[in-house]
Order: sequence, then structure tokens, then C-alpha cells
Amino acid sequence: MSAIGVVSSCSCLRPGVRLRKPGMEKMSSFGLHTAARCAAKDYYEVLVLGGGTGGITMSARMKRKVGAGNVAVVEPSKTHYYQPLWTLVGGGAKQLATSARPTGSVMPKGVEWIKSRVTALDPDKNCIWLENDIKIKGLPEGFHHPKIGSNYSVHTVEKTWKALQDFKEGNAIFTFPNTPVKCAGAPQKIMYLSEAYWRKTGKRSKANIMFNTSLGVIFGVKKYADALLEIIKERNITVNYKRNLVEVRADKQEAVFENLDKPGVTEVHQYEMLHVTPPMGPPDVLINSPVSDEMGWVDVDKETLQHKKYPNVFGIGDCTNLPTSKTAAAIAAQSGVLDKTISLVMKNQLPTKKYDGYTSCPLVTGYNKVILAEFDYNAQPLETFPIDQSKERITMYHMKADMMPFLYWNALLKGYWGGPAPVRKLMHLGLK
Ligand code: UQ1
Repeated sequence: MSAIGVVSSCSCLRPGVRLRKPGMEKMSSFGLHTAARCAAKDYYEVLVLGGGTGGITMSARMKRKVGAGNVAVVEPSKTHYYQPLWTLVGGGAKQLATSARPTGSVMPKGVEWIKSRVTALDPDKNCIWLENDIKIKGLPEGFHHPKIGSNYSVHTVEKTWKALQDFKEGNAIFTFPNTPVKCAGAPQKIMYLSEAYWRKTGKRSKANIMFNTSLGVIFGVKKYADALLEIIKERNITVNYKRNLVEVRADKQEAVFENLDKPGVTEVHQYEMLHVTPPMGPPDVLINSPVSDEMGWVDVDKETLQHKKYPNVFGIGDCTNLPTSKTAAAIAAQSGVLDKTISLVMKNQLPTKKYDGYTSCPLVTGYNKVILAEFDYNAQPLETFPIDQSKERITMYHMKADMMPFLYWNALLKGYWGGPAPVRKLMHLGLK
């Protein structure tokens, strides 16, 4: 049985039902933005949950009562089935296809179909929550308070610096969500910078620094994880694994984390500074799109970057389901491969050049130190320079802070930088 909950019992008809806005940052090839929602508006006089027999029938009736524009149906399935026929399908007297119609074709004209799944009901507030509303309670409103920032949005990145400077005494908490994120190293880079800043300004002993991560490891590549764990120990930082930020009470400076090993069990931490890495996901336009996989990422071949189903569609960057870390360095390497793939496809030939998953994460561990992580699809180091890159180096800091911006604006964006593979070959005398 599907969850056919028609919210339109009379008491719910007025004042209507509100859809909660997603708090999730959207990833696209255009960067991060708080995208529009999956429904045209966030309030309906009648909101029908479930597009089965009851839901579609009631939406038709409610449309006649309050007008099509005031009714919406939340239903994730693309197909509506006339299930009474399944007796005959099971008995071999009818084909399954004869019981199926596209959901869009049974939706009353003018009624909005919200292609999503209901995840929670709040009848006291006349609200429902939709899937993809992976939202941290209290955010983004909480960003209006001081002491909280996020390097992941143009609107909040400068608040991080303010909170860092205003720090007096207490917990400094840095979070990592339970979704894929852009540059998985960034949530901890800001922590190392903060630690260094407080040391420089004589406040280090006043700060209890915590990294609360949803993951079970500090970094996905062992060589760099080992180096980072050394730094964490040396700098007296606490790492709490499997902790997911679920609520921020900004007025009280409290952050609430769910213990992912004990679902439903939460812990409240007081903070003097909070750096939030928000949950991230594909942009709404890609969710349930024909070009997307079931999670909403553009479904491309991991070697050629050609779409798995539509040969004239290609994907690059954060919006794809390429199983590698989402960084500018990854995009650089992908751009070189995709150029070759498209050139061949345009000549009706099969793509030959293969992307190995190359990505790079310059792990900033201080104001003059970087561990330059570079690795492939197998989480194996794929380093450009013939030195141990898991060591903190000042040269790598200058590369990150001074050279990379130049390379980005003048070479990558102009289509002349396809990643460091040629440099790597040269540096390793053609052996890597
Ligand atoms: C890189 O190619 C790149 O794209 C421009 C980055 O993004 C800004 C990087 O941070 C890094 C490290 C690379 C890799 C380049 C070299 C020379 C190792």
C-alpha cells in the first residue's frame, strides 16, 4: 500500500498547507546557489499527498471546489496503475502495460504535480516536508546571528572570517554533512586556518576545536588521512565521527548533532564559533530528469563523460555522477577528456580518451602550509611532483594561493588547461 494520505480532510482545507523550503545547497556546473524549489509555490489551499486512486480522485473534486491553481498533488511515481486489473495480469488474461498510464496524464488539468516524496508531516503548523528538503533546522535564518559562518556560500563566507576574529572563548565547531559536498577537504581546511589564527593571536588555549563529521574517516585517501590525523593530534583537535548537524539554535549558540550510529539520538553542543558545511545535492532541474540517475546527478560514462543513454549529451563538473571528488582540478582534467570525446563523437567516431578520476585537493593546514592531495577513481595518490606530497609544504601553499588563481582565470577558463597530466609525465620521466 502506498501512503495515500489526502490531507484534504475538511479541517485542513483552510488555512491551507505549506511546503517547507529546501535548505540544501544545489550543485551545478554554475556553482552553488540556493535554487528554486520543485513546486511552483510553497503554499496551497489543498495539498493532496499521494497520487494514487484516492489522491487523483480527490484532487479532481477539490479542483472543482477551489480552482485548479489552488490544488497540488505530491507524488514521486511517473506511472499510475489501475491495480484492480492486476488480478487478470497475474492470471495471464491481461498485459501489465494495459494497467499503466503516465501520472501526468491522470493529473487533473491545471492541478500542480509536485514530483517529490513526502518525508514528514506537521499538521499543527499545516506544513509538510518533501524529500530533498534535507534541511538543517534553524538555517539559513541562523546565519543572521553572529558566531556562525560557511565558506560554501558567497553570502556567508565573510561571516566565517568575522566569527574567527570575534572568537573569545569556548567551542569552535566545524561540520561535515551526510551528503556529497564540493571539495570534501574544505570543511577541515577552515578548521586548520582557524587553529593557526588563534595561535597567532594568543587565543588558542581558549578554543576547544571540534570537527563533527558525518563520515567515518577524516579523508578518503589513506596516505593523506594518515598525515591529517597526525596534524589533528599535534594541534589538539577533537574529531567526532558519524555526527550530522541537524539543528542550529543560533539565538542560544547551540548546535544539535544526530549520532548516525544511534539514529534518533542527538547531542547538543554550545558553540562560540560554528562553521557549517551545508548538505548539498543536484539542482532541482536534474531531479527526476531524463538525463539524471536516481539521485539526480547527470548519468555519464565515468571514462568518456558521454551520457549513458543520450549520445549527444555530455556532463562535466559537480552536476555529474562521476565517482570522484568535486573540485576545480577535477573539472580541469575532465575538460581535456571531454574535448577529445566530443571531437570524436562529432566525427561519428567512438570516444577513446579515458578520464581516470583525477582530482586534487590542496589541503590548507595553515597560513603557509599545504598538503597537495592528488588522486584517482581508486583513491590512489596520483601526484604531479616527484616528492612526498603528503608533507605540509610552503611551496604548495604558494601554488594554491598565488599560482592557481592565475591558472584558473588565464588557462582553465580559456580552455587551455586540461589538468596536470602532461606536467606529471614530464616530472616522472614518462613513468606515471
Ligand atoms: C588544478 O589543475 C586546478 O585547476 C585549475 C586547481 O584548481 C584551482 C588546483 O587546485 C590544482 C591543485 C590543480 C592541479 C595542478 C597542479 C599543477 C598540481
